[in-house]
Amino acid sequence: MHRSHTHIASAAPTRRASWSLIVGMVLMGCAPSGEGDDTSEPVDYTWQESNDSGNEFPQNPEEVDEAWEGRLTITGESQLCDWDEDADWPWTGDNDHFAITVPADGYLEAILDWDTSTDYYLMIYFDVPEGTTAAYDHLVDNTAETGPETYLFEDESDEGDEIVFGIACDGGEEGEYTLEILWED
Ligand SMILES: [Ca+2]
Ligand SMILES: [Ca+2]
Ligand SMILES: [Ca+2]
Repeated sequence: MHRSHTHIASAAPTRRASWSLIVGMVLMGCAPSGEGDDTSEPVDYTWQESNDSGNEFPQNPEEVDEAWEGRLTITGESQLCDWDEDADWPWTGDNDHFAITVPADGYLEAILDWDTSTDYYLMIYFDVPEGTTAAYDHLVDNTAETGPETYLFEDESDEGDEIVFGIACDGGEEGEYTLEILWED
């Protein structure tokens, strides 16, 4: 865990008890926020899309390599999404893929949501196919312009499993979306 003490380095406690109190407060400040004394309380984490042009395929996802448990929120942006109705091509738009690691044995729910008039869909890969195919394990596409697209995993996921989520669109304006991954045991 990353801890920074620099902001108290110049403090000059006059008594040892004060110093212990300050250090204790700093350590508490770095701990996950939440109620109760349960040391295994959820660790929420937010991941911002950082490699838009490099995450187009499930074979090259952004690796969300941060510790989380409870709720992982991925925020990303999509480009103008459009089909030429008279042809299968050209299509303009954005594909985003993110690889997450299951924090512990438990059940996942994925919620893709957005505020724009964009028809998104969500793809889930337990095993990423080789080559350039995009054969997903699940396609979540139950709504059009209004979100969210949600998917509740039927089977328990195992700690350490890597799951790739793909976000794509059938049409609509550019904008921001959030993909929340909820975990519970
Ligand atoms: Ca992208
Ligand atoms: Ca993007
Ligand atoms: Ca949709």
